[in-house]
Amino acid sequence: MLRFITAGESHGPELVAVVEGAPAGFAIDIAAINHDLARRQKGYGRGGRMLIEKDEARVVSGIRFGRTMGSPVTFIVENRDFKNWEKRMSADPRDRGEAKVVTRPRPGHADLAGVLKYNLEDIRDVLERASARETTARVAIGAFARQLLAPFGVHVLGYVVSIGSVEAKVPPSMPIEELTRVTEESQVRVADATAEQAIIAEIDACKKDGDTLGGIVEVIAVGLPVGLGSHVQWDRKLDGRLAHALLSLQAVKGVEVGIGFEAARVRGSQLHDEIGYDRELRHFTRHSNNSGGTEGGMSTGEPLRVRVAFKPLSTLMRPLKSADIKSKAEAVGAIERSDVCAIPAAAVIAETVVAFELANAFLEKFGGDSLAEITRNYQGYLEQVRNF
Ligand code: EPS
Repeated sequence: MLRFITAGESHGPELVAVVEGAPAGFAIDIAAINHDLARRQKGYGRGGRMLIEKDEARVVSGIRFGRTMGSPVTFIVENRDFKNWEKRMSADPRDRGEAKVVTRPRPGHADLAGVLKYNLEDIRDVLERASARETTARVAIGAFARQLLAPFGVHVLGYVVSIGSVEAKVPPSMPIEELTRVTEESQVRVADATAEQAIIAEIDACKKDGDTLGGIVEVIAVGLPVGLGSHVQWDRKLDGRLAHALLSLQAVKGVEVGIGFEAARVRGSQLHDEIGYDRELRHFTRHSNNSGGTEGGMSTGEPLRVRVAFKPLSTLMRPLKSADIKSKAEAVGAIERSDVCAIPAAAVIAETVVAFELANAFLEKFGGDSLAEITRNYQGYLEQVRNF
């Protein structure tokens, strides 16, 4: 089983990611992890922070000469901005006087529930950890996890399908390699040049108004074998695990698998993906993929499709009404430096989070302590399915 933990505050010295359970013998390309971290930093609509940071994963355990050793893998990403926050984020009580206390909670953020729950006087003690800066650590982990899937031909891609009210079209027949290339070149990670211009205009208008924008991203994974996850127990269902992981991301309010909520509006006969059999290739086929690649909590072998809805960021430059936690007086939410729209980054984050969950389900199915052992198990299973 793969598991991970992250640590670190948004303006603390470093972000830390520890992954446990990775088998030995997998080739790990640190430059590819850093490439995913750089992708997370991009996108039209981000704020000043991304000009300061250059997120890079430093490996401090678990990888030797480019290969996993089976031991816990630890990545550390430096927060370059910490040098501007050293006194305000200091662990030393003597620096207490230096820091201004944040007392005006932002509606929509963890601020208010966090101070009440943890009995804190300074909202900064909550917002620093609640910040989506934490996703830097999760992207490092997911970028690592996708390299555990790479030898088995699994490809995972996240891209943007809408920002605010602007929907981007995706040509239904575009192969994943092409979709990867096109969305990578887009400033807002869409595959629709007309929508891209409309989105950029919308972000500009929103910025002028001191407002923020949410959006929907889609993650696709191809190359999955049938049977990842299981129908036998609630916490082994692949779709349930994906939804849990994705809903745990900052600002996520909804997850759909396949056609999602639309499935509730159509008849069963219009929904379910009819089954065929290809005698030459010796495998079962589907006439459609409305299920999004899962049935009964297991992968069907068809492309996995999940959509994730992110709400607009809660730090508004034209803040909403709030109440001061100290004086209880009427106030407006505190202003922190922030982004207008982080949806292009959210696509990369969702992509890597899905990669982690898939790698975990994959290792569970083909379990072993080394690449060689897992490969044997995987090939033996494919043979079993072919001969079924
Ligand atoms: C960041 C995500 C956002 C940014 C943050 C960096 O976090 P939050 O969820 O708190 O809005 O605002 O940048 C800053 C806090 C800053 O100082 O500009 C990220 O993805 O790295």
